[in-house]
Amino acid sequence: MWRLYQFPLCPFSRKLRLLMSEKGIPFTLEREHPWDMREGFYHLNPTGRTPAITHEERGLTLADSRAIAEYFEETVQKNPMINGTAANRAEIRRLIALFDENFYGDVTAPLLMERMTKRIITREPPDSRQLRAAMRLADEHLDYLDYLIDHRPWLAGSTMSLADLAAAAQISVADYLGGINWDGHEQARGWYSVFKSRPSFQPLLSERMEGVVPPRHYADVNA
Ligand SMILES: N[C@@H](CCC(=O)N[C@@H](CS)C(=O)NCC(=O)O)C(=O)O
Repeated sequence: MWRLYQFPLCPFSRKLRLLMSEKGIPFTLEREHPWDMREGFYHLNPTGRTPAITHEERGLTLADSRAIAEYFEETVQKNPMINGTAANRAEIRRLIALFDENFYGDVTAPLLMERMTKRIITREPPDSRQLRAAMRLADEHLDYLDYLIDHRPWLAGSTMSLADLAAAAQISVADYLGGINWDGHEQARGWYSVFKSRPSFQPLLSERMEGVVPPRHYADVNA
């Protein structure tokens, strides 16, 4: 059985949880807080970052969400998530990079700093300028998502792919932290509400990070 080292608001761990659920790969969750800098965790992943994953019986330890996702894509046939022609696969990987790097850097990371790290770790008030900047950038990213969904049923093409899971994982954390204003983003809202109803998403929606309360609409599948 796989053990996934993560914490509830880690978007990269969420992406893997969605992927493993969609592919029917059984796993258990191990709570890991990167900010604790636990020595044992550095033996699993020298960067000290979540997620990392182990399989004791197979003697395997893997780290970095993209490396782990590619591993499951190559080893588990069910529900391929990086599929199609070479051009289709390049498009999927482009969008994964967009959400893992740009959306995370512009939106998720600042929201995590202002609304999680400062609240439960350093016990400082959030900086409202940083929050406003993150929310403005979230709005720009949602404009692009609206545009994609205007042209395709799923973000990278005609079928659901890892690009959708990467985007939904980042957006779900930003939404939990109150950083998403859905007004005026009907296409993005429609796409995200399809995700919210999937069985793979239910454990994410029902989980809470201690001390950080999501807005009421967060877990509402009809919102
Ligand atoms: N490229 C990495 C990014 C992982 C990452 O940044 N994880 C965050 C938590 S969501 C972390 O551990 N941050 C602590 C740090 O950077 O020291 C991946 O895809 O797994």
